[in-house]
Amino acid sequence: MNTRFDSYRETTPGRANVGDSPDLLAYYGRLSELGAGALWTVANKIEPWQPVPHSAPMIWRYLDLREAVLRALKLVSPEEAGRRVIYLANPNRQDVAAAVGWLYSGLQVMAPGECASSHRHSASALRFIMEGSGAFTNVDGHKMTLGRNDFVLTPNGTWHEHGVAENGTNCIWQDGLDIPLVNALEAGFYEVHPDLRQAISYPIDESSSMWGSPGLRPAGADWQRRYSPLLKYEWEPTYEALCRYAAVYDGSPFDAIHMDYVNPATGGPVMTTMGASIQMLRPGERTRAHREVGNFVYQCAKGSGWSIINGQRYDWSERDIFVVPSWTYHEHGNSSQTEDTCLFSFHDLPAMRALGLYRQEALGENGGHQPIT
Ligand code: GTQ
Repeated sequence: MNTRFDSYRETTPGRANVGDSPDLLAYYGRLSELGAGALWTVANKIEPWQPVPHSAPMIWRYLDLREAVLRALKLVSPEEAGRRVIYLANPNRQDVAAAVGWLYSGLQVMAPGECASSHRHSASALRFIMEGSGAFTNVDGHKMTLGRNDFVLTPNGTWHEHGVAENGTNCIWQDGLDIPLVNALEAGFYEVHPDLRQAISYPIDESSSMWGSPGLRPAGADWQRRYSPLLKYEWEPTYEALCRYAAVYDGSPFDAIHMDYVNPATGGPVMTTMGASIQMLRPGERTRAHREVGNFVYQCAKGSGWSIINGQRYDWSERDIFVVPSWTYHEHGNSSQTEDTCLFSFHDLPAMRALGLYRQEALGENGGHQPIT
């Protein structure tokens, strides 16, 4: 079975298997002149048997990245750079600035008193706060204070600006955007706010106060937009939710104690293209391998562990970031026998599901494959 594009001929009945001949080569030349081609010369390449990820599994260690990210503080200002971000480059996807699949990720750093100009774009964005105090973001006039491990949305089409309060410390957060996807779809617009800054139109952290109480929603509230009205998911209640769930549930064999960040108005994903999840592995816990149609960017939010991705082991600890490309087997383990570990992830599953493309498959006990959905 051909899973790479290096040979276009296959002997399986039903697949293209046409040898070259002088007549055929001349014919292909003529088709090319006409702006056309023979499907059988490319069919096996453009219709692989299964997803063929071009992104490599990768890990970026925070110990290495952090120092490089902090150096940018002295080298460029947010005014010069627009945003002071170091992006994560997957070697085969440099041309589209993807960390994995069609997802972009970067580490943004800001010093106390700095603020990046307000802008909006067709790409959806999310942030996961890595370190520092005093960070804030303003999304369409909803200003939010941001702390360690908080998860925040800047949905497509919303004006947003980020900064750090005068009395804060240097802050670093991970950005996740669907820029490569939006560009692949040739659908991207970008605007700078006419005043470079936007007004604060609501009480600070108002979206959390309105929409952030579990199991409750404001009576009669009308929410028609296609993204979550809750824009910030704070770490403390998130971790508490994992602990409560872990107390009553054995955990998924593939993802342990696994919860999705959701739109409280719908129960669905937080944005149309990208979703985010948090999972906990209890002391000594390890999961079974499975693979999914979808691309994942993980950040270790707490503790330490390892993942086996496509047969290779990657050890990670707090703040390390790693990626799992589509249809790639992966399993996770907690390396501690006493502490839990938590993995934040964002992914393109909402896009995959909306398009009817999602699948998952477990790695079978005997090396075979067991479909599980
Ligand atoms: O703040 O919206 O890392 O537009 C890259 C592009 C962040 C943002 C990035 C962006 C943003």
